[in-house]
Amino acid sequence: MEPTVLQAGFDVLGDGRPETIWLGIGTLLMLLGTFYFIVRGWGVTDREAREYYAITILVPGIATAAYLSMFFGTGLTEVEVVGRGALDIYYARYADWLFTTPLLLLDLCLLAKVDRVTIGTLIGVDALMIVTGLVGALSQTQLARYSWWLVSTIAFLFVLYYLLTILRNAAKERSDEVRATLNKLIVITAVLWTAYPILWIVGTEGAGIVGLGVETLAFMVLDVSAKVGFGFVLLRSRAILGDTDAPEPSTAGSSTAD
Ligand code: RET
Repeated sequence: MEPTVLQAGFDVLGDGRPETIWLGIGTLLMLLGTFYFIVRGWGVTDREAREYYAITILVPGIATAAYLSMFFGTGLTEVEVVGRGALDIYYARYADWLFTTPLLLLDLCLLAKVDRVTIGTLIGVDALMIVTGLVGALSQTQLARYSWWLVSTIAFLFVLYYLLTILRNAAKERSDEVRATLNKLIVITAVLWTAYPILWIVGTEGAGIVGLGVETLAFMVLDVSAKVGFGFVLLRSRAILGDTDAPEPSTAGSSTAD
């Protein structure tokens, strides 16, 4: 296959899939991110910081497995679409996102200190967004595919609304440090996540304007930024440390500090 701009890639495994180069690079970057966060978190004893580390390490860890399965072609299926023939669909992405997007949102919810109902609603709507996106990707007519995209995008708008209003307002009670970090992470999340539905609709799942090579590359860059880049900003911040103005533990020995 002649590599053109819209079919960017390199068939590393020699099985006729030029996008494997991007899936291979994605696997390595996710693995590096996972180990980097593990090493950074090794000696951390602060209880709150350990929560953020646990969540933030799991995110690229899960993505490493998903990317490896796509690299080897396990996380790939073919869908017959009326008028378009057989489409290659990497469904392992959705398995990755179903677990990692709630974890990323959980990081934001912990920073904002919102209540359980808010956390549950946000994560529920987020899961709905991913599952309806998957149904769209597996649908056999363009009308069905576009309809599911719309349903998923409406769920996404709810997620955005929650982040930009409810989480931001809840954070008003928190320290300057936490608020600054949360605001930065919400902006990063809102911008990067917005690119996903756009890429899906112009890519092979939607209108097919962008080929599978470019689409795979773009999703890889987005995934690495939204997971590893996000984790980098979060874990570097002092905002993840337990409240300095929290009341002193009343009984000696109940402290979790070293
Ligand atoms: C889909 C389907 C089409 C409509 C919408 C989508 C949204 C996907 C998003 C994914 C975010 C993934 C992240 C992954 C890794 O860190 C499912 C593409 C709205 C927002 C952040």
